[in-house]
Amino acid sequence: MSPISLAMFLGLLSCSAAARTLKATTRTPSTQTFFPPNSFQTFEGGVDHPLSRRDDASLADSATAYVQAQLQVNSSAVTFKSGYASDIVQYAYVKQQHNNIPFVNSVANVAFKDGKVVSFGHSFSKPTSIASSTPSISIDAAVAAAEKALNGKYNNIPATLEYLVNSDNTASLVHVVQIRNKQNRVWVEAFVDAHSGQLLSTIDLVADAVYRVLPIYKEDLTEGFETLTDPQDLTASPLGWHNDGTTSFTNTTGNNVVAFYNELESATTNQSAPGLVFNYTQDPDLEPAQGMNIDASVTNVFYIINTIHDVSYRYGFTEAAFNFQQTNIQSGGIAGDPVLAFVQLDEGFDNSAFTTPPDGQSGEMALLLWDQTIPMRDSGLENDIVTHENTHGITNRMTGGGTGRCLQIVESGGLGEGWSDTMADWMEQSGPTIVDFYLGTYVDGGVPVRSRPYSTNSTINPYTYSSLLDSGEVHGLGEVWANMLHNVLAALVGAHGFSKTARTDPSGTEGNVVFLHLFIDALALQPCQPDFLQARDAIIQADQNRYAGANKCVLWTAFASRGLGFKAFDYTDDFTVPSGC
Ligand SMILES: *[C@@H]1O[C@H](CO)[C@@H](O)[C@H](O)[C@H]1NC(C)=O
Ligand SMILES: *[C@@H]1O[C@H](CO)[C@@H](O)[C@H](O)[C@H]1NC(C)=O
Ligand SMILES: *[C@@H]1O[C@H](CO)[C@@H](O)[C@H](O)[C@H]1NC(C)=O
Ligand SMILES: *[C@@H]1O[C@H](CO)[C@@H](O)[C@H](O)[C@H]1NC(C)=O
Ligand SMILES: *[C@@H]1O[C@H](CO)[C@@H](O)[C@H](O)[C@H]1NC(C)=O
Ligand SMILES: [Ca+2]
Ligand SMILES: [Zn+2]
Repeated sequence: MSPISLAMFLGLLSCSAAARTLKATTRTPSTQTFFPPNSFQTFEGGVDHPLSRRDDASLADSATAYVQAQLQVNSSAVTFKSGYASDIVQYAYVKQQHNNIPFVNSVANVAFKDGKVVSFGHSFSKPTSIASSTPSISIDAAVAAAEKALNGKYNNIPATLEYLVNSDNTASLVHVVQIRNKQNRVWVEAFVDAHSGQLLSTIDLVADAVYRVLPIYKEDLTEGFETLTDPQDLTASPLGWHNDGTTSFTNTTGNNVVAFYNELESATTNQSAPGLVFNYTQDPDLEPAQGMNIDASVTNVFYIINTIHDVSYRYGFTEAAFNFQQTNIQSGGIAGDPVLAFVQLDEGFDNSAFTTPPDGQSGEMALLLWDQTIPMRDSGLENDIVTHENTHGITNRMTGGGTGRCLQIVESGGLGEGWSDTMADWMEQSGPTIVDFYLGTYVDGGVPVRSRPYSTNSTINPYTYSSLLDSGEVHGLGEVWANMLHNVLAALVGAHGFSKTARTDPSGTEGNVVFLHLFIDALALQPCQPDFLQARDAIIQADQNRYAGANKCVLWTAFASRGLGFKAFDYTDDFTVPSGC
C-alpha cells in the first residue's frame, strides 16, 4: 500500500472516533471534501526539468512544464496558481484545470533550487467523466442552497467556479462560496454542484484547539508579566506594530493584527499613556472582564501575535509566502488580511480556535474564557495557547500555496496540531538543555491540557509513529508529531548548541535556528494533505536545500528514535536509519 492510501485509511478510522468525542464534529458539517491520493518525491540535490537549459524561464513556465512532462498532460490541463522565492528555494503551486476551470482538489507543488527540481508533490487525477464547464444554475441559487444546507449565511467573498473530483473519480463543476454561522462557529467553503444545485461537500476553515478538562487548581498569574520596551522587529515589521500602511494608531490596531475585546472590532485597547504605552496591570483576583483585565489581555494578545508575525517572517513566512498583513511591504502575496484577534470571545468556554481563509482574507483567532476556576481564566494570558492558534495560520497558509485547503484530512490536521504545539515549545525553550514542554498549564487550573509533556525521555513520553493507531483525533495525532519534533529540536541543539537570539536572528548556525528554518521551509515543500512520512521527508529535503544535507543523519536518528525511521510504513514503527548514518 502506498503511504497515500494509508493516509486515507487513517482518515476513515478517525472519522468514527471523532464523531464520538469531538466538539468539532457537532460544529462541523458532516460533508467532508474528498481529496484524491497524493504523492510526494524529494530529490536531494535536484533533477532537471524541461526548461532547465533556458535561463529566462519563469517559475510559472518551469513548474507547468515540469508537471506536464511528469504527468504526461498538455498545457491546457495545468495552470499556475501561486509561487514565490525564499532566500534559497523557489516554490510553485499549480492546479489541474479543464476548459480553463481549475480543480479544487487536484493540485501540485514543485520546488526549485539552483535551477533544479528538489521536490514534487501532486494529487492530479484522471476523472472518468467531467461535467460540462457551463454552469446550469446561478451563483445566487448556489448560495441559497448552501445557506439552507449549512444553516449559515454567505459572507459575500466572491464565488468561484471550479472542478471538484469526487471519490468515484468523476469531476463535478461547482460554485465555491463561503458560508458562516457565528453562533455555531461554522465557517466553511461550500462546493455546490453548478448543474444540480446540490451541496456536494465543504472545506472547514476553522482549526480548533479542543482541550481536555481536568480538576480545578488555583494559581496566581503575577509571574511572567514584564515591561518590554520596543519589542517590535523592524526588519519584519518596518512600519512598527501600530501603523497599517495608511494610518497610525494608538490602540491595538496595526499592520499584522487587530486585537480587541469579544467581537467588537471597535473595542481595541487604547494606549494607557501617550507614546504607545500600554501599561495595564492584570489582577488575578478579579474576573477576566473586570478592572484592567480586558486591556491587559488584549495588550498581551496583540504583543504575542505581532511577535509570532515577526519571528516567522524572519524564517520565511513573508508576504510572498502568504502571510497575514494589512499592507504588504515586500512584493508578492495578497494584502488586506491582518489577523483579527477576538479576546474573551463570548461563544462558549474552555476552547480557542484559529480560522484560516485563503491569502487575502483575515485569519481570525477566537480566544475563549476557561471556567474551570474561580475567577475564570483567560486564554489570552497563556502565551502558548495564543502561539498554538497563530501557528495554525502559518501551517495552513504555507502548505499548498496559500489556499488554506491543504491540511484537511485527519492525518494532516494532526500534523497541524503538532506544529502548533511545537512552535510554542520552540518559543519557550531558553537554553541548551531542551526541557520537557507542557502545553496549556494555566488556563486549566494548573493541569496541562495535553496527555503527556513533550520529552526526550521515552518513559515520560512513550509516543511513537505507531501510536497514531491509538488516536483518531487530530490533537492526539498532534501529540505524536509534536513529541517527534521536540526530539528533533533536542537533537539539533545537542549537535549545534543553542542561540538565545534565534527569535530575531535567523542567520545563526545553532540547533534551534536550524530547527525553525527546517520547520518553515518544509511547510512550503510538502504536498497538499501531507502524511507523517511526507512531512518528515520534506524536513529532510529542507535540510538538503538549506544546509546541503549536513543534518541528514541527525534528523533521521531523531525521527527513528520515535518510530518514524527509514522503513516506517503503514503506522508500523521502524527504528532504523538509512545506510551511511
Ligand atoms: C490537450 O489535450 C487535449 C486532450 O487530452 C486535447 O483535446 C487538446 O486539443 C490538447 N491541447 C493542446 C493545446 O495540445
Ligand atoms: C483605533 O484608533 C483609531 C483612531 O486613532 C480609530 O479610528 C479606530 O477605530 C481604532 N481602532 C479600532 C479597530 O477600534
Ligand atoms: C479609546 O480612546 C478614544 C478616544 O480617546 C475613546 O473615544 C474610546 O472610547 C476609547 N476606547 C476604549 C475602549 O476605551
Ligand atoms: C505602569 O503602571 C504602574 C502603576 O499602575 C506604575 O507603577 C508603573 O511605573 C507604570 N510603568 C510604566 C512603564 O509606565
Ligand atoms: C526518564 O524518566 C523516568 C521517569 O520520570 C526517570 O526515572 C528516568 O531517570 C528518566 N531517564 C533519564 C535518562 O533521565
Ligand atoms: Ca496575505
Ligand atoms: Zn489547534
